[in-house]
Amino acid sequence: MKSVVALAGGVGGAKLALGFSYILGSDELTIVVNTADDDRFYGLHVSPDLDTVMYTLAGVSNSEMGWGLVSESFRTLERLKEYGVDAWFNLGDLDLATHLYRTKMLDEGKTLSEVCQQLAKSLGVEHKILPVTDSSIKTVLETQDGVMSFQEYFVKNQCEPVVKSIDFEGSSNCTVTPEVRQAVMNMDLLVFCPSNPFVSLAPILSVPGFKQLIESFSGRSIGVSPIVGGEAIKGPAAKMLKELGHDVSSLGVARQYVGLCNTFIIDEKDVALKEEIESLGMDVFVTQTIMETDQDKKQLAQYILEISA
Ligand code: FO1
Repeated sequence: MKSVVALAGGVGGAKLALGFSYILGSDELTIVVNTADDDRFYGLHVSPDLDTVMYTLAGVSNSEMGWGLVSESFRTLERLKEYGVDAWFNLGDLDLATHLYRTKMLDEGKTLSEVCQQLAKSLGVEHKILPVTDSSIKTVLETQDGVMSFQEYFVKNQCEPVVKSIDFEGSSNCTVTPEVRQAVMNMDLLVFCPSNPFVSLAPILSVPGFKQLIESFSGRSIGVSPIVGGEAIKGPAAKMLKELGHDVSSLGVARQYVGLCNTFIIDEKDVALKEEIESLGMDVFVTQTIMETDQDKKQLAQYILEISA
């Protein structure tokens, strides 16, 4: 039996996690998810990346929007706007149930891990989806337009502000959950999903003790590039690489994972970068990494399992 841990942010992470879930049993896959995008809106605790992964594995995600639920409506939000609320963060009518239930359980004293397990179980998800920490951690971006929270940057300002630096508020007081620690201690394969290295995977790695756990792991630790042909498959990863002074390429991403990944997967379009990435001390594999169909997701997951066998 394999024991795979996949580190994931939102859409890219969820797609590859879904691919793994088609192949691996519920006791063979653990998805450790970023929680630094979490925020409170309209009095409710929203966990975007956890929900994107959970909805994707449950088969109810809205693939057009890339977040939230399929067949969604926004009548409650419209009413909030009529009340004069500055409702720039869109919570759908069905999605609201998730946030209401999550907030209620958190208010009753449950941990985010317990809440997540309850929600996932209710949606019929059997694979383990774990928040990296139960403590509060918040991505804060210093931009040319001032300091802002992740969702202010991502949704309100549409990723337009030029990013100068990124901080994970609260991370020094966080601890990885016992469930995450156990999964990492027992894993025989670690996968860095094709998520944004700066705002999806870096917050996970910023939780004290997490990097050390990975550094002492002697098995395959595989990074999958979210950049193909110099462009991000989705989101602001390419823009952030540029603004933070890195190469806008899979090489620029690989450099973020030196000492953490011993293996890196790049897309066929980036085959010319293979040698330079190898010179960072990584084994480099080249394959088709863009996951449009469910077959693509399964195929990439299968490829990763094969090269790590
Ligand atoms: N993304 C948007 O671009 N606009 C939104 O209004 C929005 C609302 C939203 C509500 C719930 C949720 O779970 C995710 C939502 N997202 C929205 C996506 C979210 O900002 C991103 O998925 C992540 O934080 C980045 O991975």
